[in-house]
Amino acid sequence: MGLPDGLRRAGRCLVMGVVNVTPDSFSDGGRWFTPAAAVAHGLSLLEQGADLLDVGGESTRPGARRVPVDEERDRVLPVIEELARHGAVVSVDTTRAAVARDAVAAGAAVVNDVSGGLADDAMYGVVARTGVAYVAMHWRGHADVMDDLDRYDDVVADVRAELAQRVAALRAAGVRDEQVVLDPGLGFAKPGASNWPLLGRLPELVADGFPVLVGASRKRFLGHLLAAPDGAPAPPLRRDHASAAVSALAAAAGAWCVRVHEVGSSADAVRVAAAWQGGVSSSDGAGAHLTTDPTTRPRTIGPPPHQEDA
Ligand code: PMM
Repeated sequence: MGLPDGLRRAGRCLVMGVVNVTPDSFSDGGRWFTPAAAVAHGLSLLEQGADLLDVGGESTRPGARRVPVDEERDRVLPVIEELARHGAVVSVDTTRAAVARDAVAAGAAVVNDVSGGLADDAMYGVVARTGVAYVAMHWRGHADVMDDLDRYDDVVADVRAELAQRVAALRAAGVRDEQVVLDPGLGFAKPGASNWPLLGRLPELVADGFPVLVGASRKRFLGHLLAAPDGAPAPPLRRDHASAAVSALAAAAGAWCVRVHEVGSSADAVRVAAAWQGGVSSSDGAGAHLTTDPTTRPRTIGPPPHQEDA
């Protein structure tokens, strides 16, 4: 299984629309908290050009407290079920194996784990058994402590090395490379300046050969970049233009997908990037020349131990 075929070979960077079913996410908390509102929001993101929808029931904003597992499950499952019923490709944003397992049963095709498997020992087993695509994000600790973990010698080298450890652990657990997407984890144990080298040197992560997901949308480092003259950071809803600029640049740098709250501008941005690179001849880009196909790039993070399965 792994990535659904349409996502593997889109011919341009994909756009993942965020559906936070939470009362307290930093960027849009509470706006789509009922299942009906969340589903309607997801469907509207699809109309705006989202290729897949990321449904989350636990806020990861800095300092956030954990949500009980049953509450997280109750928030996301009805929304996933309904969006999948409408034909959406759905990703579940969770660090919990039990929620991931039930979400896949409800129709999720991707597990997006901001902890890269470090928060729950059972996660890789669920991913291996279900065969779904898995986003392993760079992570060093939960939201209540992560800002204290922003210590790097060379942030790009350190993040790549820590993601390579995740890849090794995934392979050891029987997860196939074709299932894996990597994510530098912007904003996670990176409250400020550490994010920019990860974007500026994104090609180094892309060169490791796995599809790369970039989640910069509305994050604090963009708020700092766009601060008012008195130093007050731009509020989350004023960060969408910058988020779209990141989408264009990340797409041009070879990102497989961008995760965004405001979908329309990034849907345009990734098409501009693809056209800029000469990869697209139609207004959509589907089926055009493959500029971002991750499956054709050699992986530099060692060979998998079970190559005969490939
Ligand atoms: N960021 C957030 C949540 N989930 N998932 C991935 N893969 N990458 C990210 O950067 C990421 C994520 C936090 O943003 P939100 O609270 O606005 O959803």
